[in-house]
Amino acid sequence: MKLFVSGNSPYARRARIAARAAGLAVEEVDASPLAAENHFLLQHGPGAKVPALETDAGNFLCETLIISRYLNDLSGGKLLPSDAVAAEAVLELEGISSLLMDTLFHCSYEKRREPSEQSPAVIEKESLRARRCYDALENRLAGQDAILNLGTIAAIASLGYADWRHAADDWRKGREGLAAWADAMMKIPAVADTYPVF
Ligand SMILES: N[C@@H](CCC(=O)N[C@@H](CS)C(=O)NCC(=O)O)C(=O)O
Repeated sequence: MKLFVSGNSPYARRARIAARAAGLAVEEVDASPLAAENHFLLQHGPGAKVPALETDAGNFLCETLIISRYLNDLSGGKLLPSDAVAAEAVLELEGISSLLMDTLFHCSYEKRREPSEQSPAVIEKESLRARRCYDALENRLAGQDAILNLGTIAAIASLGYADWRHAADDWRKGREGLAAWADAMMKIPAVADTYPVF
């Protein structure tokens, strides 16, 4: 299998951590620069985004949630608890963390537009949503063990992206439980090795 990634992509980071946690043989292929005209990923599908996964059967999967679920299934379920109710809690966390990643990504994109093209209303709305997500993660992850599953992978990748692109959010402030959990997660090699470089 080939996993197409780019250096600091928080979405690709989730698939990279998931592949390692699932113990699967996945070759990472650097697809940057993503802005290249006629990008080679367009040969495989319309999106040309990372992550993307070429399966051993030659199918080409896009979208982080789908790739993560596929890797989980292929590993025989290593990234979700076998208990159905516990699995629901992991999916709940994955959903909130995905929401946070989309929110931060959208907000960062907006902030990097020409000042005359930026929408302060969009930035304000997304910033408030991000704050609600940080609080929800503090509620769910403070005091929890540092383990890898679909939910915790999405959470730690979103927080790493916040460190890089939204340092001013200072998400650790007032969320000491979440900060301690994230510090413990950073001791896991798959998490530490994929932290964004900035
Ligand atoms: N909804 C997609 C988002 C992935 C995404 O936006 N990836 C960015 C890199 S962080 C990308 O490939 N951007 C290239 C582009 O916009 O052309 C997912 O969940 O995988």
